[in-house]
Amino acid sequence: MAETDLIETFRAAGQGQVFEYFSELSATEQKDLLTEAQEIDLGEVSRLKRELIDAAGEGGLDLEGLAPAPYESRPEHGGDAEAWAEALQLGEAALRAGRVALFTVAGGQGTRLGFNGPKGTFPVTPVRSATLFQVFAEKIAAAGKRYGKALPWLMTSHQNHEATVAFFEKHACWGLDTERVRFFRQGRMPALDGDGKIMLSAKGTIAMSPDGHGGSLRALARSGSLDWLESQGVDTISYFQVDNPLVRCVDPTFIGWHLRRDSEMSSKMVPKAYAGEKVGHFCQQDGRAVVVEYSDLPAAMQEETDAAGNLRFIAGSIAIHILDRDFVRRLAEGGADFALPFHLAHKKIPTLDASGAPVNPTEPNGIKLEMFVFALPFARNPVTIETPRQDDFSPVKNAEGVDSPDSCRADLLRQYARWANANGAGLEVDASGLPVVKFEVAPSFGYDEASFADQWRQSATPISIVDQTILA
Ligand code: UD2
Repeated sequence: MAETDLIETFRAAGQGQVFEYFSELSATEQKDLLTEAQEIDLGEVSRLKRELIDAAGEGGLDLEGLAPAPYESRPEHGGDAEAWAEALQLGEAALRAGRVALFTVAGGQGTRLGFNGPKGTFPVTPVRSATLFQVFAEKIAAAGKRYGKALPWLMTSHQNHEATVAFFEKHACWGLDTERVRFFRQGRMPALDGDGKIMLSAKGTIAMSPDGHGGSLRALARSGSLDWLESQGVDTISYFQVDNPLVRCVDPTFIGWHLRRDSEMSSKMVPKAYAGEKVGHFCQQDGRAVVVEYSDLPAAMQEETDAAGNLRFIAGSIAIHILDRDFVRRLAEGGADFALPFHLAHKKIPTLDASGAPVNPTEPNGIKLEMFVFALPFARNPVTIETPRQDDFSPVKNAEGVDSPDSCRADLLRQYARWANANGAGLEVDASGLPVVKFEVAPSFGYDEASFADQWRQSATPISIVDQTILA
């Protein structure tokens, strides 16, 4: 679109303020602003203004008929052992057939951790200080070896795109076939003020931020990544977050449950550790599966208990899913009844005052719009399975305390110790399962309980674990 046409379109849409300082900008700044403006879908912005701002959509979620969702319990908790065994077989067959790819969402801003740089470059393991990206790469390589088929790996990023790609190049993708690792940028959304006007963060810059992990699903399609997967015979996508190094990102049983139910989107749940734990809740409403985020479910409901004293909304979403490729394609195409909703969050957004001077607000002054990956209501046969938290979930979110690098390292150590002791290592552990010696199991030695046990058994000499041992 010609420059004047674009500016005119913004004016006609009541968004002319975006170009208020255009004449003061240098030629390069003007070009950059126009490029940014082109990213914006004005129709979408005005629809969201109508639906979320004018309709005072903040009234929150409709809680009518909201009930806890059913899930498949693990066999040790009364689940159907035969079905779980069958799922394992099915998942392993899919992995051997090369039907599965991995997808990491790494496009967030990681502000809570206070780490400068792509979150995946954060050193996380207790002895090698391997980064999050390295841990995933090694798990993917090891699983590819186990099943005789390399697994494609997709990753979304945004602000940190160049730094992410450069990091992978520097480490030669930790031995993965570079042709099978694909990065793409997710979309962005402009921040809006209380009147639905697009905000500027500087005279020549729109206040833009990533459009949420839900946005990464449409970016999968827009970037050509779904076609790329199809060309490789992949129809099943294992989705996980960059902040969780414990994740069993290649989990044949989970894949198998998804396939066995002919599901379009499957999920893992953990029983919530406490009422206020910051995870989504698997629920049902009007016969459909939904996830209700911790910030949306009233505290009183989060605290409700059943007759046995257990939390009623016990099923916590840890953001681990299996997605059907063609389901993602349909979601990306959208349509009135088939589009992920946007969520609105009031935030402090650095901007300009009426005179054009920079303002750093101390109170929320604008709205950020994000899509969540909560696509379950649109999916055929959604299935949710229980997973042991200790083998799937310990995210690094905060600089200290809960879900911090320290708590995650301790969980990694507990996991290594459990695997080793299950094979007779005889390590001394404390009451929480934390081993007395600090050691590390590289995914090349074992990336889950089964691969670890196989490798341990195959060792020609007895393995002894002392402080700083690295099993690789
Ligand atoms: C997410 C889940 C929550 C729970 C928790 C577990 C949602 C809305 N919340 O909460 O229910 O499962 O994780 O850890 O799903 N990201 C992008 N692009 C974006 C925004 C985020 O790729 O535009 C990535 C981000 O890099 C990270 C992940 O999404 O890997 C989670 O984002 P978050 O840390 O904002 O989500 P959180 O912890 O509030």
